[in-house]
This record gives sequence, C-alpha cells and structure tokens, in this order.
Amino acid sequence: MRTQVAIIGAGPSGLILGALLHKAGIDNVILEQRSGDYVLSRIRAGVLEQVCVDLLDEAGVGERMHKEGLPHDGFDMVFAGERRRIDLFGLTGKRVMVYGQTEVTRDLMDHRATIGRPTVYEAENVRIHDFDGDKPWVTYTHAGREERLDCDFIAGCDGFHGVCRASVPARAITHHEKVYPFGWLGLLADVPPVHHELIYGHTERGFMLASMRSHTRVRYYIQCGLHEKVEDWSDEAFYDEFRRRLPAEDAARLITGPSIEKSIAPLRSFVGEPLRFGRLFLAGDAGHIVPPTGAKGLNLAASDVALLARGLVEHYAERSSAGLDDYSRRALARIWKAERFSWWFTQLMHLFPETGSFGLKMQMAELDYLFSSESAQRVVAENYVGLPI
Ligand code: FAS
Ligand code: PHB
Repeated sequence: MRTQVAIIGAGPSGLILGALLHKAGIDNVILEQRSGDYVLSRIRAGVLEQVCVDLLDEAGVGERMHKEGLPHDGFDMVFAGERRRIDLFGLTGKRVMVYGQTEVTRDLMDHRATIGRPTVYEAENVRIHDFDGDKPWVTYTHAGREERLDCDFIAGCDGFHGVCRASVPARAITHHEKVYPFGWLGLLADVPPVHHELIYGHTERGFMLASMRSHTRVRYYIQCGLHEKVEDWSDEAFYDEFRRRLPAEDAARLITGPSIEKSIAPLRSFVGEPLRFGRLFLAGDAGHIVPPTGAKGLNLAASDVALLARGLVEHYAERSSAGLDDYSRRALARIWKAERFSWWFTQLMHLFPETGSFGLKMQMAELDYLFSSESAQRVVAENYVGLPI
C-alpha cells in the first residue's frame, strides 16, 4: 500500500491531522494499535480552548460539539476557606468549551468513516523505517498478515508510550521531564454537576477538581498518592473524600451515583526536543505531556497538528518546505508556554508535603496575590483559554 502521509495513532492528534489533510486533498492512512472501541473507552480531557474549537470546525467536525458542548465563561478556585472566580470572558473576551475528548474522538471517527479515509485498527507491531531518508516506510501486522505502507512522511501521533519517539536514536533527541509525587483519581458518573462551572480546589486534604461532561454527567478528581490503587477506592469512599474537599455549600448539594469509569492518572511534565527527524514529525502526547491541571494536553495536540498540516499543505500545494522546516520551532514555542502554565497551576493547587510550612505559605501568598490583582487574573485567564498558535 502507498500513501502521502502515514499517521501512527488514532487519538485526537492523528484523527484531527487526518481530517485536515483530507480537506486539503492529501492522501493519508492512520495505523492504530487498538480497536476503535478501546480508543473511545479511554476517559481523558474535558475542556477545549477556542483554538481547538476553531480547528474542529475547520476540520468539519464541530457540529455536535456546538450542539452538545457547554461554553464556559469562567471557573472557581477555592482555597483556605476562600472562593473566588476567574472571569475568563470578562478578562479575555474568550471562553472555553466543555466537551469530552471521548466525544471529540467519536465525532472525528464518524467523520473519517464518512469521508472513507482508511484507518487500520488493531495494527500490531508497527515499525517505522528510513524516516531519515526521503522514502520512509512503515510495517505492521494486521489480521495475522505482514503489511507494508510506503509514504512521503510519517506523523508520530502515537502518544507518550508510542513507537515513533522510541524509534528516534537517543543522540538525536533531548528529553526534559518532571514527575510529580502524586496522581489524580478520576470518577465519571451520570449525575448532575455540583456547580455550573468547574471548581479547582486547594484543600488541606489535597487537590480536587469538580468538572463535568454535560448537565447530567460529571468528571470529579482528587489528588491521590502514587502508591494508591483504583480498586482500593469504592465509589462511596471516593464521594466521601470528594465531599470533604468541596466547599461546604457544594458538599451539601453533592449528588452521587454509580461510577461509569474510575482511574488513576500519574502526573508528569515532559517534552522531547526537537519534534522533527527527517520525514518523521512528532505531534501531541508523542512529543510532550502536561499535568492535566491546566487542561492543555488535548489542546496542545490540536495546535501541533494544525501547524503540521499547514506545513504539509505548503509542501504539496506550493512545493515549499518552509512550514515543515519551521514546525518543530513553532510547535515547541507554544508547547513550552503551556508546559509552564500547567506546571505553575499544578505547583499552586496541589499539596506538596515535602515543601513543609514554607511551601504552603508560598502557595497561599500566590493565591492571595492572584485574587488581589486583576493583571494576575488576566494572565491566568489568557493561558487557560489558550495562547495563539
Ligand atoms: P493519545 O495517547 O490520545 O493517542 C495515541 C494513540 O496512538 C492511541 O490511540 C494509542 O493506542 C495509539 N498508539 C500508541 N502506540 C502505538 C503504536 N505503536 N502503533 C499504533 N498506534 C499506537 N488532557 C487534558 O487536557 N485533560 C485531562 O483531564 C486529561 N486527562 C488525561 C488522563 C490520562 C490517563 C492520560 C493518559 C492523558 C490525559 N490527558 C488529559 C491528556 C490527553 O487528553 C492527551 O493530551 C491526548 O489524548 C493527546 O492525544 P494524542 O496525542 O492523540 O495521544
Ligand atoms: C476534565 O474534565 O477531565 C478536566 C477539566 C479540566 C482540567 C482537567 C481535566 O483542568
């Protein structure tokens, strides 16, 4: 088989890239190691920046998002008995869209089926070859048969544990990493949200986040130890702990229900530099990871593939390599700013016992300053709604 762009991975990065390339008439094939159902079963992001919303519209998959998504103009932060709101729209004129990654993925998969572009699910043992030359190729096993895909370019959209970054010689890539000493225990349930906007909480028992997927489906998180196991947390135990971390007025109206999903995600910051290796380009989690605190992971994946798609369109339509040559630099400029915001917000809102009373005082001083300065709130707001690409 032959194609112009071989995309490895059918998560948001790969699917959005495939949709943008299709729109430009560029042939592409997606190779995904898992089944479509498995990809849809993973519960991840919940908040889309305006940049991501616009990109999904550009890719032709925004209709259901606008119908079912929830535009949010702000979010609450609670700490030391205080409750304050970051007025995103008032401070930036922009808002965010609450619409789960699962729905984004479903819309992209449905769109790809409609346009008839091939996605090979359950493609096993994917290997990438000769990406430092001008005739790269990919091999994989599907339904017990060895297959080969010749291409012009390979897009590594295969996430943090994928094969693409792992195929780059160690001498050619620099890893920057920070692992946090805790995780997030997340619960999904079909009950009404405790509040109409998100609540981020710094409490003496640890971080909490009250998020949602719709007016009838919640996504709640609590900071938990890295040693903890999800099977040790019954729904009741989760809700009891979550209630203890909520402000009293919300705790009193918390509606509980059976979890649809419960999982623990470790938190890390990671960037691999550069993101281009000859004819291989890394995008999304394949190139970087952010702690979910700033709701940047999915949004960064979208901006990466927007830049990559523009570069590929220039290559094929205008015979220019300028966009591809500048992809890594431009993507990394936005990635590092999102890494900074996600790191800052994580450092601010979580318990770090190892930093002692001084560390706690620094967090309280930062929060006190944040809500005594409109300029400081505008900085948070413009990072949260998303910086320009
Ligand atoms: P993905 O990891 O989503 O997709 C990569 C795809 O490549 C997967 O389908 C995988 O099966 C496939 N793949 C991997 N190796 C392969 C191989 N060798 N061959 C073929 N296919 C291969 N972000 C937020 O903004 N908010 C959150 O709350 C949030 N929570 C998260 C929780 C968890 C547990 C994780 C892991 C991430 C979370 N994220 C969150 C970040 C997440 O949303 C990612 O940023 C987003 O999925 C990135 O999309 P992709 O780059 O497409 O990577
Ligand atoms: C979510 O709804 O999953 C979510 C929302 C905001 C975040 C992180 C996760 O910062």
